Parts: sequence; C-alpha cells; structure tokens
Amino acid sequence: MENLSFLKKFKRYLVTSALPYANGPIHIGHLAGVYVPADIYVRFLRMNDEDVVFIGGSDEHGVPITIKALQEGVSPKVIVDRYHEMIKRSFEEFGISFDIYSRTSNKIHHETASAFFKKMYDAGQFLEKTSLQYYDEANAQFLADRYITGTCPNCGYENAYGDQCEKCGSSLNATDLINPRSVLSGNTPVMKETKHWFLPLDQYEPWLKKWILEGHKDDWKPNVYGQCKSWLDQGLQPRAVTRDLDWGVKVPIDGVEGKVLYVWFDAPIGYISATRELTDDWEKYWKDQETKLVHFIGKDNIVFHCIIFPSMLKGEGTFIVPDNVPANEFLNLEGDKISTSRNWAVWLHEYLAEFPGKQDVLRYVLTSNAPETKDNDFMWKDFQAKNNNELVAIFGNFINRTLVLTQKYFTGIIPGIDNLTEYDRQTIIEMKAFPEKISQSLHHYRFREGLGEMMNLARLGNKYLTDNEPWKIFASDPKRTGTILNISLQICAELAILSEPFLPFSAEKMRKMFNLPQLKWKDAQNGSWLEPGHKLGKVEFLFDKIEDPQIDVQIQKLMDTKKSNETLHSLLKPSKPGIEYDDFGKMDIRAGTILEAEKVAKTKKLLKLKIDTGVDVRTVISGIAENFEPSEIIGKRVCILINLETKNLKGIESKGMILMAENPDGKLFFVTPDEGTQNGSVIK
Ligand code: B3M
Ligand code: ZN
Repeated sequence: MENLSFLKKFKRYLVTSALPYANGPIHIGHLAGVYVPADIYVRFLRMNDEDVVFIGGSDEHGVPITIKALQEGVSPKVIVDRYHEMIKRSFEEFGISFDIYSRTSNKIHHETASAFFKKMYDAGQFLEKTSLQYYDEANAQFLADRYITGTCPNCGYENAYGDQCEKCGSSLNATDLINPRSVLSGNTPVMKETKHWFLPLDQYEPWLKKWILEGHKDDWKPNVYGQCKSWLDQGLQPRAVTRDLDWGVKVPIDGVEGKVLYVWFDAPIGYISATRELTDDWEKYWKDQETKLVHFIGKDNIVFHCIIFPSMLKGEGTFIVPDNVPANEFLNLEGDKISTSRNWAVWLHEYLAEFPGKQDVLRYVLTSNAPETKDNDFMWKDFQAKNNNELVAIFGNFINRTLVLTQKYFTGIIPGIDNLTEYDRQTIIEMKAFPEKISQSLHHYRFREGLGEMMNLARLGNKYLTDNEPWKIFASDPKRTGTILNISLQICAELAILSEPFLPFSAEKMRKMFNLPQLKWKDAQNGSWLEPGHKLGKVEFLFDKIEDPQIDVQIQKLMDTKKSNETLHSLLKPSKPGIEYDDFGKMDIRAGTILEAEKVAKTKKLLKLKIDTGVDVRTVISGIAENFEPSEIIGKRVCILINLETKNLKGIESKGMILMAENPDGKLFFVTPDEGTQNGSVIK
C-alpha cells in the first residue's frame, strides 16, 4: 500500500483510553465513547505493522470512589478491588485489546505520580496558597468536590456538586454553591483555612494557545478544538492539584499530612505508570518526538486531557504531548441520558451474559451509531435491525453463500479464474479501493465512516454474487461458475482482513473458515495468497438472527427501571418544614427489644408488644400487624419513643411508639439500633 504515507510520519504510537473510575461497571456509553473506537484504531495500526502500545486501567482514587464507599459503608479498597476486577474481565471478554490494563492503586503508580509531582514541586512550578475551604465540623473533614452539594448558581438545580452541576453541566467551585450542605452530615459547612498547591495554568496559556489554536486547528475534531478554544478564550486560572483527603497518592512534601494529589493530577499519570509497568523500554513511547500520542476519551474529559495534563507534561519537561485527542460526544439510551444512579444503562457484564458470543454485534451497532460528532441514541430495536438486516442479511449471507457454493461445486477448493467480463473487471477495481478508503477513515478517527465502507464492500460482494447467479450456470458452464466464485472468495477474504478492527471475533472465525494465516492490512489489496487450489476450512454461520422476544426482554427491563424510578420519585413524601433544636430535643428515644408480641383481638392492624426499653418494660400498641407476624419479631431490636403521651387503644394502654421506616410503596421496616447498643441507649 503505497499511499499510507501518513502512517510513516511517526515511528511509533502510544494510544491511551480514559481510565474508568472503579466505582461501577462499564456501560455502553463508555464503550461507544472511548473503548470501541480506541480498540478499532489500535487493531488497525497493529495490522499495519506499526509499533503501538494500547494503555488502559482503572482510576481508583478521588471522591467518586470514597463517596461510593461511604454509601455502601465499606472501605474504598473494597470498592476498587471489586470493580477493577469486574471491569478488567468484561473488557477482556469484549475483545478490547489492551496491551496492559493496570490500576492506579499499584505501587508503581504511586511512585510515578509522586516523583512527577516532586519534580515539579522542587523546580518551583506550583503556587502554594492558603485559602478558606468548606469544612464539616461534625466529621472533622474538608469537603472537596463531591462531598459538598448545594444549589447551582447557574440553573438552580438543588443537588449540584462542589465541582460540577450535573443538570446544566457547568463546572463550579464549591464556594459558588447556594445553600451548601455537607454530604457527610447534611450540615451547613463552615469555612476553614487550608494549604494547597496550584498548577498555574495561566502561565501555560500562551504555549497552549500556540500548540492547540495554531497547531491543531485542522486535525483536531471540531468539538474538541471548540471546547479548548472556549476555555482558552475565557482565560485560565491556577488550579489546585492537591486535596484534603486520605485516599489517594500522598502529597510527597516533608511535613505535609492528610493531603493527597487531586485525582485529576494523578489519574493521567496512570497512563505513564502503566506503560512503565508494561515495558522497561517505556521512555521511547513517552519521550521521543517521533511517538504519536493519542488519547481516547469522552467529552467530559476534554479539559483534563487537552489543557491540564499537557500543561503538566510540559511543566515536567521531559515528556511529549498528545498529537490528537479524538473525544466523542455522549451516547444516550432509548432517548434518555445514561445514568448509573438511575440504573439507566446497558451494562457490559450483563450484555455479555445475556448475549453470549455476540460481542461483535454490539461493537458493530455502537460503531455504526457512534456519537462522533453529536450525541446519539442506542435503541434496542435498532440493535436488532442492524443485526438482522445488515450483519445477517448482507455480511453473513454473502460469506455463507460463497463458502457453501464453493463446497458444493468445488469441494471447498478455490477454483481458478477463466475469462473476465466487464462486470468482473469493474468489481475487481472497486474491491481494490477499499483498503485505502478504510485506512483514510480510520486514520482520521472516522470510525463510523470506516465501518460503513467495510459494509459497502460486503454489499459489493453480495450484489456481485446475486447478479451473476453462479448456481444457475454450473451445469452448462462450470468455468464461469469458478470465476464468479473466485472473485467472490477474494472479496470474502478481503472482508476477513478489513473487518478485523471492527469485528475481531468474526474476523477470527472467517480466518479459520478460509484456512488463512494471520494476515496484514496490505494483504487485503492483493489476493495472491488466495491461490486456486487452496482448501477452505469448515463453514459455520457468522451471525444469527435476533428474535423479538430477546429484544422485548431488554426493553421490558428498561421500562421496569423507568417505572420504579418514577414511582420512587413521585411517591417520596416532600420534606416537612424546619424545626428548632428544642423541638427535637424534647423527644426521648431509646434502643429497646421486643420481648412479646400478639395480635390485638378483633383488629386487623394492631399488635400488642411488650418492650424492654432499658428504663422499664412496657406495653406498646403498634399498627404493623399487616406487615409482620408476631412470632417473627420477638427479639427484634427497635428504637422507641418513650415519652409520648399514653393512648388507650381497644382498651389497652399504649405507652410510646416504635420507629419504623416506610418505603414509597408502603412497605415497612424496623429501624434497628446497631449492634453494640444496649437497651436504654439514648438515640439523639
Ligand atoms: N476516571 C473520569 C471518567 O471516568 C476519569 C477519567 C480519567 S482518565 C485519566 O469519566
Ligand atoms: Zn446547574
């Protein structure tokens, strides 16, 4: 392939894909935005014999991790171990062909990030600033990023985070929030002094402007370039690169305790640590101008990869900066934004379990629908249609028909070519153009377009075979049948090569069916390895039809999610008006134990409970008979309000009330004091 001169400008490639937070599983949004395009690109480069490393790993630091740990009541380590393993496994199974999938909790990463910071610190490249930050007195903790919520000053959304409003997307400082609240205690935080180190982004501004605005106007995607330009036009401010947290890479300055590197400082260095972990020869990938560094990311990470990390690399002084950052927009699901907290997603590990062996179908659909220039939608019906009408009906059908006919007429041995018709010649010219066309698309990060061309090649083959009807002429003209099948087989084999970046599992199957060695991209243009006389392998189906019931299950699953989200939301009782401390202080609530329970005769709802309150043993009538059997609650630990006025119910004196939690659907639960409390413990 003479024309691939662009591939020769660089000696080697370093391709990174965003490190997902290890606080949840991977969903189709991650795949479409980052991992599928990155994998296509890397597989394409490898087939062109390029020296390339493909880096991935889990981002295991930062507030997204510690908040998740807090919600589950476990340590951050438990969270990252669980999700790192799960993510790693599902990527592997899905065929994302990382050279390494590492994690930022590794020792080598802590060392690398620490040394990186230290070098910049020693060279005086950070500003040291003492400033006032929000602090939660009850928990004795500074409230970084997502530890603080409040009302967004831009759109009025009440649950905006200290670093970002998820409703309107604006990036915020904690001090911008109206009515700030601590996520830990719900309290209004106070201001307290703390010292931090800042990366003076303003000092990098002239260099960034020259590098991006002048240097990459034409080769960066408009969405990426546009975001950078708007940041640069607004003017950059110094940005804190340390945090008051105890989970992360410790700030490597003598005498500094309880502070870690900001997760967005350490995470991109994770790309470097992973390369070091992969090879002793890592420096040539990171420090030689002849390396092409490409970051695959989603659009929410643009500023970090185009402004902040490059400034860090530049500041450190010995590293190259990215040649391109082909960020994608977002993928929505059935018309709605993908959301982990609302469980509005198609999870990769679930897909793999529910559609075994169909990795390529999802890869195909996500690529043909990739949100390359604008947000896009994943629809299950469209998934089914693309599988049935494109992969099965065109691609699979063409390959299958050609192989079956070759088995039938030539016992699976490739026939030779006789005379070529004008149609044959035209087809051969057309098929020879595809490797270069697809190369151009992939080189320019236009993966949808590349995939579209690959399908056009399948269409070309399918049409050629249909138009020439070799099955009708075998009896009268076996030589002509042989020529038609030879040309069809060449197209099939070309597809086996050119589909590899997009559909690696199917390409591998095809390689076996054609009994071919591992081939290179350049082999696609000359079919010389496909000599007459070559014996084909065993024929099997590449794709099969996905029927309605399988899709209906998926749609139903999403409808159930939507319904339960809506019910939860609409049924949730609004909060009551505020009260004074004294109002609450008047209540005497204790930990207690239910000693006896029996139904109150002639009532449906009432149970008569005898409760040890620590202070005394007393009788309480409780309206929970429809929810609990007396026998199942004897011995249950409860919280009981003991200074409530005595009430006479069905002739029995009820002294107090036990605390219950009620779900929006009316289901009742005991509020049980934790183990270790004793009867009579004061609840306050
Ligand atoms: N973990 C953010 C994200 O998952 C972050 C990416 C880090 S890349 C160095 O969107
Ligand atoms: Zn907002």
